[in-house]
Order: sequence, then structure tokens, then C-alpha cells
Amino acid sequence: MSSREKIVRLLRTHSDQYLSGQEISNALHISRAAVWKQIEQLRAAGFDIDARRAQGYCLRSSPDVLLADDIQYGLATKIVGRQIDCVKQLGSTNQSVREAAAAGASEGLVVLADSQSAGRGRLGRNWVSPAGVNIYCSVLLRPQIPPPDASQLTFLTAVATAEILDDVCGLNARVKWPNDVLVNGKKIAGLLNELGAETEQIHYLVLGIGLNVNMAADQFPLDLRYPATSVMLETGNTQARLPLVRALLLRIDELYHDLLTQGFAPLRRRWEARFDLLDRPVEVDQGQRIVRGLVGGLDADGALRLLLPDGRSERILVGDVRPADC
Ligand code: BT5
Repeated sequence: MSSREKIVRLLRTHSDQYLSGQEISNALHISRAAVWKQIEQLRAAGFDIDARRAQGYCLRSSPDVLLADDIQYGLATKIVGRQIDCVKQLGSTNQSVREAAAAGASEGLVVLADSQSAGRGRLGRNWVSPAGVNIYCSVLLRPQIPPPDASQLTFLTAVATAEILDDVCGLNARVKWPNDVLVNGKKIAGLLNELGAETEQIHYLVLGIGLNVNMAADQFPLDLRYPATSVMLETGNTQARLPLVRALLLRIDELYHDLLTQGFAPLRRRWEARFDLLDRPVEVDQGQRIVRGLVGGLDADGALRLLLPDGRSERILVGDVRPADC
């Protein structure tokens, strides 16, 4: 934990009191001049810290800044968030966690960036990642499951993200096959899982989550593939990111534990409960052909089961799914 984070922690745990520069300096084993410098930096970062001559410092309010210590404080997870790194700017949190995984980092590592300069979507696409408003988060897992089952974790992040949007923000979040989270038919979160594996064994899996929290309408690019939104645009209020990140990590941790101990079926039911096209006629655009049928549900490997008009069933592995009259 940095000196800056330690000062924030100390001021928070004495929220209604003034702490003298000397008390802080003693607690942190740094000079009073260093304390003063850190306090000035915190103020510049948006912390409202009152200073009184004979009394010291008192924290009045904190900005919407994500600090590892705040996220980790009392977080009741078993695996996810054992180590948390919050960085001001990164190319891509997924890339950073992949590199850490290749260098031997332990399961549960979480990396968050305030902004990304090369945020990644699927198939080489770009994830727009402005500073200070959204959540860009990657989680490192090393599940001992067969590599074909790794796609189950995409549904895990979708369920976790959708459920916490309901719980924390009161939204009715839905899922879109295979990897988007929608609110009122618009994309609020994109998920990108990346796998490091051999035929028989998963070395690591990176769960990447981009969640639009306080992004304003004019921050979205004009050429979006799909209509997009943010928590603020849906609720009309700004939303602090800290409770959302904490809830997200906790839910991923719970679902991961359930998946390893109970298998895919409970997770599949939770995902299907948020999938508006279940049992409905759809058409799947696969580029070179369009398949029509009734959605039967998810297979264990994440394929979409389609019941065709002639009674056969087809497993859909890729494509854009949309409602249709069959
Ligand atoms: C995704 O790709 O939806 C996966 C996005 C995953 C982003 C997270 S952020 C943390 C982690 N680190 C990374 O580097 N990535 C992950 P895809 O389905 O290919 O959607 C990408 C498309 O969504 C783009 O081509 C745009 O049209 C659109 N898009 C870009 N930025 C967006 C945003 N912030 N909100 C909504 N739509 C966006």
C-alpha cells in the first residue's frame, strides 16, 4: 500500500476527527513534510481535506477514484482480488494481466485502469475507454477444467455484471449471446475472456470487463456497432464506481466457486433467466448464411441450441442473433 493510500485509510477510519500531521507521520513512519506533500497531492486529486492549525487534517469527501486498498478493504472474496492493482492508464488491462499470468502471477489477480489507450474488444475491435468514468477490469483465474469448458466463464462474467447492475443501480440488465450486457436494449458492458491453454490444460484465463458507468452521450464514438449506454444515462444519476467494483469482484468470486463445485447448470439457468430470446424465434446472421429457428437454450460449452423448423437441432457457435418471425 502506498503512503497516499495509507493516509486515506487513516483519515477514513477517523472520519469525524482531526488527525495531526505528527500523528500521521508517526503512524506511517514518514516525515511531517512528506505528510504535507501527500495531503496536497490528495487535494489536487479531488479529496476534500480540511486542515486546522492546532488540530490537523480531516477528510470531508473523496472523489470517485479507484484505490486498491479501498476495493480490498473487508472484501469477503476467497480468490478474486487476492491482489489488486489500480493503474491510472494502461494500454489494455487484459494485456497487462496476460503478461502477469505468463510471468507466473497467482489466480485472483485483478487489474483496473482508470483509462485504456488500447482497450480491446473481440476480433481486433476497439473498446473506447475514457478516463475517470467507467470500469475497465481484468481478473486472472487458473481453473482446473477442460479447455472447451472455458467459454462457461464468459457467461459467468455476463451474469455477474448484469446481477450487480440490478442490485447496486436498480437496473433491469439483460444478456445478449454470447458476451454483451444490455439495458433497455443498449450495450452497457462488453466482456472479453482470453485463454492461455494447451489441448489438455488451461494455464490461465483472463476475464475482461468493460462497464460504462458515468460515460456521457458525447463520449461514445459515432460508429458504434450496437447502440450503447451507461449507468448514468439509464438512471439519470452519477454512480460511484467503488461499490460497483466491489460488488462485481464479490459476485465473480461467488459464481466461480459455485461453478467449480456445482458445475455449469445453475449458472446456465441464471444466464437464461436474463436472455430475452429464450424459446423465441430468431435468425442468426453468420455472414455467409442466415439460420432461422427457435432458441432452445445454452449447451454446456456455451453454444446456442437452435430448434430448426424441420425438427432438427443446430448448435450455433458464432453469429449475430436477432428476433425473427419463424
Ligand atoms: C466487447 O467487444 O464488447 C468486449 C469489450 C471488453 C472491454 C474490456 S475493458 C477491460 C478489458 N481490457 C481490455 O482491453 N478489454 C476488456 P466487441 O463485442 O467486439 O465490441 C466492440 C465494439 O463495441 C466496438 O467495435 C464498438 O462498436 C463498440 N464499443 C466500443 N467501445 C464501447 C463502449 N465503451 N461502450 C459500448 N460499446 C462500445
